[in-house]
Amino acid sequence: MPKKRPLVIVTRKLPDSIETRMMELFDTRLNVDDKPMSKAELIEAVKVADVLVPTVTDRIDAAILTNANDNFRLIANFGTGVDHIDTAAARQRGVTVTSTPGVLTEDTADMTMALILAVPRRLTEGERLLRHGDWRGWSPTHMLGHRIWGKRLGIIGMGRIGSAVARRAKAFGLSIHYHNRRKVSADMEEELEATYWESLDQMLARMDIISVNCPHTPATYHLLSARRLKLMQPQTYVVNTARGEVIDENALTRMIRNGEIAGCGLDVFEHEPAVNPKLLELDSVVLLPHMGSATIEGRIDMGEKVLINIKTFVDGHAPPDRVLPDGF
Ligand code: 8YV
Repeated sequence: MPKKRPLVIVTRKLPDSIETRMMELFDTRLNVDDKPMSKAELIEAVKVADVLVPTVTDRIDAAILTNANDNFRLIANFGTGVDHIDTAAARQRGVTVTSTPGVLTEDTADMTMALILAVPRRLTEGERLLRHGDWRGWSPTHMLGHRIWGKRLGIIGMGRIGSAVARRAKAFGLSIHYHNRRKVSADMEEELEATYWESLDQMLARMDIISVNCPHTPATYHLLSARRLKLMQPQTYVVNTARGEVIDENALTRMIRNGEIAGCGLDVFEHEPAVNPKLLELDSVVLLPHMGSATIEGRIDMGEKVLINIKTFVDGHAPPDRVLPDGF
């Protein structure tokens, strides 16, 4: 008798080629309407699925996992960050979690660099002005921003994405500084001419631009707290393409409004998709709807990784992108 194919439930619409392959390989339930699933729908899904393919928009917490059926063994996340999944609760139930690292590094670093350029050079502010028909012609003192070249960039989190940002930034004449749990290799420091700051507080006080590139974990929640934001100088810009929860968004908004921080470029928010309405009133901010890795190529590569993780797992092998819960 042929072996029963595993039931894979995918929570959001994925690229067509990925969905086609998924259906060839597994008994697959897709979400062709792409409507985010409610908590009740996620519970119903884990009651019957063998494998769940969630995204950043699905909160897979312990309450959902307690409803999982005995054959539910794999959460194959479509995305690198897994802060929306209770990985400890999954481990306790013997459920493996995988992610899609590596394939969105360059795209996310490009978007980070785009924000590093866009905010000090007032890119979207200028475009808004022109589109609104408010451009009265060139003037020597119109729309002056700040020079990028020669400034100091402080990167928080020098992993794959942080170092890809550093490579780009170096080419734009920024000097590279970073704070990380540990120093990167001497070779990488030399290549990037990067300066390590063991003390985040001290780095924050001395930078022109800060880029957040660390994951959101219990240890990095509000890492840029009101206290730390106050350490920065009024000419400093903040860019975040990692997770909104790493910054106290209310404090950041308040301080930009008060002129204590120069501006920010945010691709991620603390309560996505909600955005603090006071942020929307500010000119010196560039706000994007979580598009850091949104390229067609990137989404297909992410889907391929999900397929490989599921296939190797159901074939009885260790999936390549297994995530270990914090502390392991
Ligand atoms: C993804 C991301 O688009 O992979 C991540 O961690 O933040 C995004 O770039 C999203 O998470 C997909 O689930």
